[in-house]
Amino acid sequence: MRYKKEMSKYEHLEGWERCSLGKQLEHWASKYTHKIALVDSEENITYEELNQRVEQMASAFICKGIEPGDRVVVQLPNRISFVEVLFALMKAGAVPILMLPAHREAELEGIVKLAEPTAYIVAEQYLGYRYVDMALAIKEKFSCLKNVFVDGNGGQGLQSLSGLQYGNVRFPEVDGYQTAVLLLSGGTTGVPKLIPRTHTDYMYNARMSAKRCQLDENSVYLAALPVAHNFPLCCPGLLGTLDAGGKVVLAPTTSPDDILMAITEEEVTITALVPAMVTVCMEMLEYDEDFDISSLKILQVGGAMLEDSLADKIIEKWPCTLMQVFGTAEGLLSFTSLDDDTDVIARCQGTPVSPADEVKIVDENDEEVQRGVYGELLSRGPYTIDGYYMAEEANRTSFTEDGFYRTGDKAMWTESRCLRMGGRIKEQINRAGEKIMPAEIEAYLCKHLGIKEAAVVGVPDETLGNRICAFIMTDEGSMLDVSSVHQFLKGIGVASYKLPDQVEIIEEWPLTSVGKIDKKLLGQMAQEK
Ligand code: OOB
Repeated sequence: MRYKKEMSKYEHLEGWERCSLGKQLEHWASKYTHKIALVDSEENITYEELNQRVEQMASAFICKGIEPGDRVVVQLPNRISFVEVLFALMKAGAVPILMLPAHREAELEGIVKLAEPTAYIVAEQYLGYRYVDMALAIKEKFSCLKNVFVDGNGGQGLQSLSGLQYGNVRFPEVDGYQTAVLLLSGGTTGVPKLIPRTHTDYMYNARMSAKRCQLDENSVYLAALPVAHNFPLCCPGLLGTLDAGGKVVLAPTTSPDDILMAITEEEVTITALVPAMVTVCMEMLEYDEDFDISSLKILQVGGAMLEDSLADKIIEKWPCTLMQVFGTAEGLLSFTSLDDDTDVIARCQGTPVSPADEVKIVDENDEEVQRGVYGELLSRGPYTIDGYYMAEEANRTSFTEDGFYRTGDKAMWTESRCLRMGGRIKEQINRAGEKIMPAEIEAYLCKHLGIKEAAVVGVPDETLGNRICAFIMTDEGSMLDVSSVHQFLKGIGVASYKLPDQVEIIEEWPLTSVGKIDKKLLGQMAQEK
């Protein structure tokens, strides 16, 4: 029998509440009534207005036949309608599946096959892509999809969200221990994995994150990443900020000018970025003096390895405290603290956000390793899932017998008992029997003054098994090739088996839907060269 998480075990925890997120919104509306809750590029709305709109939309969904337990695919960009739809579905007892705007037919079909949703809620178009065409095609193909609701102009027989009729209905009782949302797993390859988060554990996730960030009613959070992702949604993100009575600003795109403009205009106090986005924002700040980011108190950076050199640059150049964030949509979150020493903030990803998090770092035999030694990071606890949605097989390999989630990440405990991440275990390159961690080589490469960023991947190779390919983003005017890179690495004392076999200069990183460097694509590019 597989381990099953016992929710009652966590009832003593501060911030743990058996309550639905729909009910939480009602509480916030009565507590923070006329305060501004949300800002997007079109309008501002108060807590009370948000709650009213959610009630109307939820009643309209119920009138349209959406029932408790129904899964509903949601694919909307960062705008107020996303928040309304999210809460309205939860209030109707339905379970939103949060897709990112960047997803296309392949991801959508996989999810529809797996979860058999009864409805799909989508933007008419965004950044030049017409989602309605994709919606029409998918509705034709899958009979489980009874409704498609469009944010914008429906047309062609699809219903517009704004045209929905609402009526007088009774809202279902929703237990806090039921699934609130299904998040998409970050490591999705082919078959999608859906992550079931309950109302209670997700609120707890937001509250523990908000506590670490010391959020309060004066906090202004900018959702710069796509808000369907766990990081800007709940770590503390949208949910943590609303719970604290703050204001959430939704950036319309992830472009640096939209982000920096929103920080300037709304006097944002906290935002969350992935490392690649920090770099482009910093470049823009260097030559454009119209932006004023002095209101920022916290810059959360996470989602991918943050090079020591970039961490140092952020600490030097940004007018706020850097908070390193290691996070997973499956649960576990580990953040640095605002009062940590600078050398701690610069070199690790802090400590788990809940006192009840159980974290282990183990070797290949699942034996715990010593402090200072890398192993695989495993986690179990109040807000970490005990299994993916309908995925018997994946659950056998992704969890230990006793219910620990295998993150697939390398980590170690530092001297100060913080977590330091060391890259993906699967990323490990086996070059003629020698094991190489890309993260290590990337850090060496970033020490070169002419290299701004680097990403190292393993590429299948006839003779070596895998060869090492380094993609580097260089400073203007610096000319680098395989031999000069070798010379540099040898010069700083890097073992010769770690020297890249292939070096490619790159001007722009291919990014995944949430803005992480797409290493899979880099691998393919390296092979085609
Ligand atoms: C966040 O969540 P996911 O589910 O998109 O991706 C999780 C994976 C981790 O397993 C790890 O491989 C990587 O992203 N990751 C990091 C990292 N933070 C996440 N790797 C190195 N250093 C870090 N600081 O990415 C996510 C969820 C909530 C908050 C923040 C990020």
